[in-house]
Amino acid sequence: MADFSLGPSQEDADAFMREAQQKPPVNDDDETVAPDHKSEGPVVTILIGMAGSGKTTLFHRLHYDAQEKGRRCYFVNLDPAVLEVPIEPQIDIRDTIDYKGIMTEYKLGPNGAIVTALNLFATQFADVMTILEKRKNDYEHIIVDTPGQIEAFTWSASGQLIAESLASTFATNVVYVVDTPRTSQPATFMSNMVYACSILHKYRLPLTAAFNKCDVADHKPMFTWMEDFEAFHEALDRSSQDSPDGAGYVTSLHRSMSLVLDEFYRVLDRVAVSAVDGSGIDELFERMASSRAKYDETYGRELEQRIQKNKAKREKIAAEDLARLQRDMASDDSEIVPGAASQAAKEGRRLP
Ligand SMILES: Nc1nc2c(ncn2[C@@H]2O[C@H](COP(=O)(O)OP(=O)(O)OP(=O)(O)O)[C@@H](O)[C@H]2O)c(=O)[nH]1
Ligand SMILES: [Mg+2]
Repeated sequence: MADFSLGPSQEDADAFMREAQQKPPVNDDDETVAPDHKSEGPVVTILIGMAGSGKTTLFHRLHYDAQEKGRRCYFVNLDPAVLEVPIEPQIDIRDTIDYKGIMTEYKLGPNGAIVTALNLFATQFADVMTILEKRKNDYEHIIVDTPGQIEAFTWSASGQLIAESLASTFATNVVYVVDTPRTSQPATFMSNMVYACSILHKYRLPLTAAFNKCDVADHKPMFTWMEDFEAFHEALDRSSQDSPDGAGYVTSLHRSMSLVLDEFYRVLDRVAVSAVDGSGIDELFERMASSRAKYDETYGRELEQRIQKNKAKREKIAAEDLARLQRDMASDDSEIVPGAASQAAKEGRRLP
């Protein structure tokens, strides 16, 4: 007769099942209430923005400011195509990936090579995460520069994988860098905001719009447009009068979109900065640090919820397997009394 004295008893299985059933229901549609999430370690800031908006210059400025003011920051460059990074980032994709070599080896154009470089780097990102986790008590901020071709990072699987790896370990936020002088027209402003909105929806991470180059352009009209859609409509009317086509389909589209984006503007943090003269950088650092609370409330809570759901699913499956095993064991040999082994053990008896 098989010896089941070390195996789980029916009693154990029943208790396990009872416990699993008492847990909140788990299926993908259910909203289980997750416990509060409390992130620790540095805040990760991913700089994203249209080509030429000033991400790398801002990256440099943040580094300079960190050194000046003793902020403990760790810098990561994820742009394989940048010719010169004005600082020496602690982690640089160019140290392991040869962008030009990829272009010749795979006969790719510049954008394809950036995506391929990111794909290759994504395969090593677990090592990067190990390094970051080891150093997590040494830094308050991890700042990440991304490639100029915005879609290469935001819409590629590797960009997503990298962002998710960071966000599932650290409080992560996105700083969307806006080229203020190139956004001063209502139409370009609208396109840029639609893009920022799509990034918010894609990553679901706290997002701050950093209106850069404020040394050469005034950000205030744009901030007013975000607070008052009528002011934006007036600006649209003025610009459509100036345009040879007059008010047309595009103007009315922008008008309707501004109403849709009104909700987005309410949750969008904004700050005016200049990577060149350093204005607004203190405020940007404050926004980056305070994004932790938002991260904990939103992404962190969802993460906790997913972890809890998976754990509950695994426990339920284990309980069902255990119960099945017990049933099989009981039907194999009628002499075996399920639970007898553990009962005997509790009473200090040996099974005959
Ligand atoms: N006046 C002014 N110029 C800026 C500022 N920030 C960046 N620039 C200029 O904008 C240009 C583009 O800056 P980058 O930092 O290379 O922009 P980027 O977004 O990293 O560019 P890509 O990585 O190629 O997309 C450069 O000529 C910078 O000198 C700023 O705050 N003020
Ligand atoms: Mg750059």
